[in-house]
Amino acid sequence: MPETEHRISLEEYATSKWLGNGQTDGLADVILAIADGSIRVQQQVRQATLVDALGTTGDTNVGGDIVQRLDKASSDIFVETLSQSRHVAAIGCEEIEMPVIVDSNVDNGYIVLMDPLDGSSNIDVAVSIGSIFGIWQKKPNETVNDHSLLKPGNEQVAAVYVVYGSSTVLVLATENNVCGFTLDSTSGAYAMTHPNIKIPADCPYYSTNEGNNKVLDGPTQKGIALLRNKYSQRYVGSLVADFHRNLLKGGVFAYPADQILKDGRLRLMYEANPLGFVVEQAGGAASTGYERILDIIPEQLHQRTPLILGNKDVVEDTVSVIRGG
Ligand code: AFP
Repeated sequence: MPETEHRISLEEYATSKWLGNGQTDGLADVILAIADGSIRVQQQVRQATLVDALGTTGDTNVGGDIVQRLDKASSDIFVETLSQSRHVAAIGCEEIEMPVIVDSNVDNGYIVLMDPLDGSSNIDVAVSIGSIFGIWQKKPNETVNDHSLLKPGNEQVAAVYVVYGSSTVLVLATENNVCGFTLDSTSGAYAMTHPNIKIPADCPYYSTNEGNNKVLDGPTQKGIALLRNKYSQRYVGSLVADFHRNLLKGGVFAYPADQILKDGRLRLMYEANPLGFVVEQAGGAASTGYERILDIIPEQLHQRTPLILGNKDVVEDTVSVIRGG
């Protein structure tokens, strides 16, 4: 049997890239804390039906969404692993109304914004779900407070998402570099399987909830019609799963604002900014339809935004139609 080539592990990759070079020492710790948390979350997701961990907590989060028990469990797990990472100053989370200040004066600290379990409406039907993280660096001499979490997406130093699907895949983006690691169920560790991800030039797919078309304004309906007329539709209803397919195979995801969701449905700080950062490092683009997602100056931790992201040329074409071009 041929000797399988050694696949670099996420730990080897992160420590070789960031440990011991002063400025970004702590980044390795933060990314490995996310990885550890995701391994525990994927175990809970895969066991949920067997141990009766499905269903709701009966609470609603700050966005008015019904909180699933696994949403809460995932939030608790990531807050725990990130707080233990020695380099996290603060955490912002979809399931927690206020920022979690961990250590406001930590040296070499990072601020993490997260959607601990995205696509929770798909949890109990075994459809792919995921977790999304945006990572900003705390400025030297900065004492972190609630306002420190409202930094624009273009100041992110890294972004991570994890897909809990047919396999568990963690995708890590830093400046001009996006790579994917698959959880090896034998070793229990992430191994690199997708080095240097670039969104393909070809764009076979578009992903949008066509059920909302009736409540879109005219220009936006024209933008979606452009996608519908040129590409095949694929829509899972979990942003992280739709985004992952489109990143690897080419495609554009669109969740515009409409007459009901006037600011769109998705959250700027822990959905649009992290995935906008990933897609831009992979050669794509992310827009509201009117401006670059990463240039938005945030006002609230849980603010929503319209989102169109994927292949750069197709996003630009769609945006120009929406703007009446
Ligand atoms: P939940 O995490 O609350 O299920 O929301 C999922 C989501 O934010 C995103 O993952 C999907 O792309 C989008 O909402 C699905 O929204 P629709 O159900 O309106 O299509």
